[in-house]
Amino acid sequence: MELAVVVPTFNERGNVPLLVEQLEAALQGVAWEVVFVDDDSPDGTAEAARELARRDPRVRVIQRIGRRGLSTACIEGMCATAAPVVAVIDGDLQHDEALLPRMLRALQEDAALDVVVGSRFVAGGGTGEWDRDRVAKSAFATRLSRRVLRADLKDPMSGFFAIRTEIVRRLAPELSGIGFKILLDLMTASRRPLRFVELPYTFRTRAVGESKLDHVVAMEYLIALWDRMVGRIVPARFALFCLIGLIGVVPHMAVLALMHAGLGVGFRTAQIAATGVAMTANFFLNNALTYRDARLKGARALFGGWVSFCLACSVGAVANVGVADFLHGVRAGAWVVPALAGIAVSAVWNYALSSRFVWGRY
Ligand SMILES: Nc1nc2c(ncn2[C@@H]2O[C@H](COP(=O)(O)OP(=O)(O)O)[C@@H](O)[C@H]2O)c(=O)[nH]1
Ligand SMILES: [Mg+2]
Repeated sequence: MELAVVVPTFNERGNVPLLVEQLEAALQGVAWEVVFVDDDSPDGTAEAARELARRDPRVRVIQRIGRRGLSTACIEGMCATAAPVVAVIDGDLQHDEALLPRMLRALQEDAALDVVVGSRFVAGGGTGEWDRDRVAKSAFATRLSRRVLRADLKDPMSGFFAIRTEIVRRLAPELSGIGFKILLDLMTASRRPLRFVELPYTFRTRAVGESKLDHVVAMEYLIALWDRMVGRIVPARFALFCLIGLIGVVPHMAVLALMHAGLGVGFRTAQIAATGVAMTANFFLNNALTYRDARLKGARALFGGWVSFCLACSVGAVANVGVADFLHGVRAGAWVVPALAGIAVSAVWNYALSSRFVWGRY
């Protein structure tokens, strides 16, 4: 086995047989296998791949249940092969599989080389039929990542590359797995700068299926950058949880203003209603963003999650008052520090409890 091709897929049923055909044509004379890593696509992508795998043992499938995420899919696929070199390629035929043999050869011929990147931004490469908007966004993200990376990689956002499998295995414990830019994750995780070359290719337009990354791209990207820069001190997930908690102040104050100031409802009743609305808003925002990879779906799961979230937050509120009250008693007259300490304690508490009991993460 010389080469494993890892293909992350989500709803790519129509593309799977086409890609295997293209790999077959491109990799004549190479000993290869392809590993599809599918996040339980509703369109039956995994089954389509298994159908091929029954006839062709070079085709393998990992079907992940209850998980989403392009980066973690790539990591798991790369760690699941015995091949010495592994390439990652999109399942939607937008990358140029004809480059694979040259990527493999480059790594085989030069033992000092670690990574070969399929690049849209070196001479001979291109972004195909992208509109101006997408080109501009991509250029901005590319500049930002090059700053984080501190290497002269022209296309650090590339999702198409080949790397020595042992390097991936060595770096795997350090990878953040957040977002979609696995190459950037690998290159920034390595203490020793990885040696790379870039080979040009032109990004193709998608013929079958639709892009999943358009909507979440910007947020995932910022989270990944945060994680690389300060993630060791403040985990990205906790930061997002706190940010959403802060955002909860807006619906809280709006309901309070409407009910108490506007409609003349008693303060305590209005405050209780406002807290309920804020908790509900926080629950849905956290479900959509902070825990997007373990998102609760369906009326029952959502209702159960909402109840446990409210319970967790109520305990947090008691802890908040307890801590603040205690500190207030320690130094008579002090109220700012005790209040902030109470908020900090309840934030950590709510986060720990809800991630364990609402979204089932350990
Ligand atoms: N396993 C897995 N694959 C994904 C996920 N999101 C996207 N993909 C796959 O990653 C590749 C690139 O995604 P795509 O939506 O085409 O991104 P775009 O080319 O930037 O628009 C495709 O093969 C997708 O099927 C995911 O959450 N899990
Ligand atoms: Mg695509």
